Amino acid sequence: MGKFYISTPIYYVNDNPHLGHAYCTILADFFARYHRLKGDETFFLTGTDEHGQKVQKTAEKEGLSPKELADKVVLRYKELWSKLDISYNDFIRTTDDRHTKGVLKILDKMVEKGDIYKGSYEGPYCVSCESFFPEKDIVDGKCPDFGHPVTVLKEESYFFRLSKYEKPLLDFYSSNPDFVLPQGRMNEVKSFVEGGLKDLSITRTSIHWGIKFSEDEKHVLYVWLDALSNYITALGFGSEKDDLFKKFWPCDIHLIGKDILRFHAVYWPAFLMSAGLPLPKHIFGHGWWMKDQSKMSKSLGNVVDPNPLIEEFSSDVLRYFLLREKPIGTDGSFSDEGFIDRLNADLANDLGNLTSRLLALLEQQFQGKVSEGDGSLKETALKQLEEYHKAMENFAPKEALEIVWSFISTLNKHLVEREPWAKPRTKESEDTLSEVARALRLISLQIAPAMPHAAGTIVKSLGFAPSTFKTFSWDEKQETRAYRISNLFPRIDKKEYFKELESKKDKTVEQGKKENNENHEQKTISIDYFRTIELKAGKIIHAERVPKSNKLIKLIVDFGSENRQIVAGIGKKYSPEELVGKTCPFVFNLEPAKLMGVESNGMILAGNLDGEPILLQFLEEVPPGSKIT
Ligand code: ME8
Repeated sequence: MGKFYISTPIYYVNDNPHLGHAYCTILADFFARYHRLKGDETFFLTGTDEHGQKVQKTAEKEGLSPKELADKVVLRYKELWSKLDISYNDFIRTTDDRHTKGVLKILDKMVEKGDIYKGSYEGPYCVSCESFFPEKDIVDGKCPDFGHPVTVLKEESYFFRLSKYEKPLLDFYSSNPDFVLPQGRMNEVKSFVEGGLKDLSITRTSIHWGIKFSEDEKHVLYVWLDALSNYITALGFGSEKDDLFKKFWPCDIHLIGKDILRFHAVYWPAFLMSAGLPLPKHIFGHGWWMKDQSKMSKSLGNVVDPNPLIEEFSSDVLRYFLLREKPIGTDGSFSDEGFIDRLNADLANDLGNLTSRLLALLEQQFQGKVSEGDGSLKETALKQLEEYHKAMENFAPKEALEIVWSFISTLNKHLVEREPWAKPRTKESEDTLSEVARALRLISLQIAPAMPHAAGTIVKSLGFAPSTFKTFSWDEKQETRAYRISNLFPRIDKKEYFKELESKKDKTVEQGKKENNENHEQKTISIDYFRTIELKAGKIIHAERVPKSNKLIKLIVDFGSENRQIVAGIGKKYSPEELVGKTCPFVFNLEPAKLMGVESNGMILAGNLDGEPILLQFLEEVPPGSKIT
């Protein structure tokens, strides 16, 4: 029996959770459950990253304080984790007192080491990524990672001597070649460090929402130093009650998305070296879920909400799909069709059929009795179990589940070959069915980290005592009594499902049209016709009155790929000053026109109140140029 500590990233609270966040948390839960089943003392940490400019800005937009926003979004995370049966041991919030205390303690140690000094920083800074980028990486004023606009920031700042750790980090990577996983990512990290490390600015005076640097309180800590420390502050580092820290640190695996590898594999180990603390054993950078060829992310507006999928198909099904569908290290594309296909093939057909067929035969022929069996499947079962353990130790969920499914298919074949239905109530039939039942008990154990509900139901229906649900071994002693259960994973008729989905959509459109007709007696237009009108979000970056007009305002609008001049008749209601910085919807493909001699290349959309135009705003931040559909 060993110890196992696994963490997820702590998620930003400026967004509601989406399928990508669910994926990483399900992965971590999968490994945590596996280690608990193996008998390891396990600690599984998740939580939320609540400080920094990104959260502060979103809160301002929503008219909330940053803490109010955090409290609201944290609830959404916790609700989703509960629906997904996430068995975390602790949920850390960076606004927790225990976290602040721990972070300041780490910083004290870095100061003691002489690694912190005061200077000033100037450089391109991306607010969305909360990160400075080297000048050479900025293309057209946009950050290299996501193409967000960057601004040049100059301010007094405290620095961390990251450059001092260039050599120690490279030495560490050489002696721990599997520190970063999958292996290919280790090379990315190495080359980044070999390219040279500059000292890191770790405080800001321009940001107020964060942990204050105790040595100079007008400085707020860099959000990544604050955030990364969660992995030890949650264990009580820096407090009197630090037994968990003593027991579980260093962490076995920080599971993260590949987007934040540099922070975890370069900065975090350097901070820890400076603070004189041991380094984590592995950093695993998993691949992304994509939608429409892009990484699923709120700012691109292509996120999949896991909630309807859980409600329609259950948490077990969604968990299984995400773990099984793509290799952990690479990217995969989410589609409803792929989801239904996987459910039907693996769950309804392979596992579901095996279970229901077996339980039915046991009941029909032996009143459910599962006897000792003849041991004919034991060797195959134990062999695949060994392979499964290897895959699990290598952090390879897809491969581990493939091994189990290959065994399921062996069992289905075994039944077909032995035809127990053709030899009712014979010793041969009894042996065959009992043997398959014992194999299925083992399978349940192996799938329990992915599908805890289904696994528990199968073991119970086979009549095995809950106590046997803890040992990864071939249980041959117990005689049990199985009973039939209803279909575990009903097959989804794909055609029907998509027809229903379409008809739901059509109904909404029809309803909308009907209401439109009834209310306004207007002609309807087809969706294809509507699609000819290009609507886009644009950010107003400049506004001034058109001379001699009290109504017209000339706007310069950022659409991501270009800035456009658009004239709007909103000057009676709005002043130019209050328009700058607002993101509004525009008609993008309107033919150019001149209004009082000023060219206009598009039109702002507005509502109407007593004859005055009222501008429209988005509920969440959308990037300039994003399509409105
Ligand atoms: O980066 N596919 O938080 P975050 C797969 N607060 N996984 C995805 C994904 C996608 N499309 N999108 C997000 C932060 N993720 C920081 C972390 S840790 C000290 C601080 C997952 O809310 C993935 O695991 O942006 C990624 O690393 C994480 O969500 C980022 O969450």
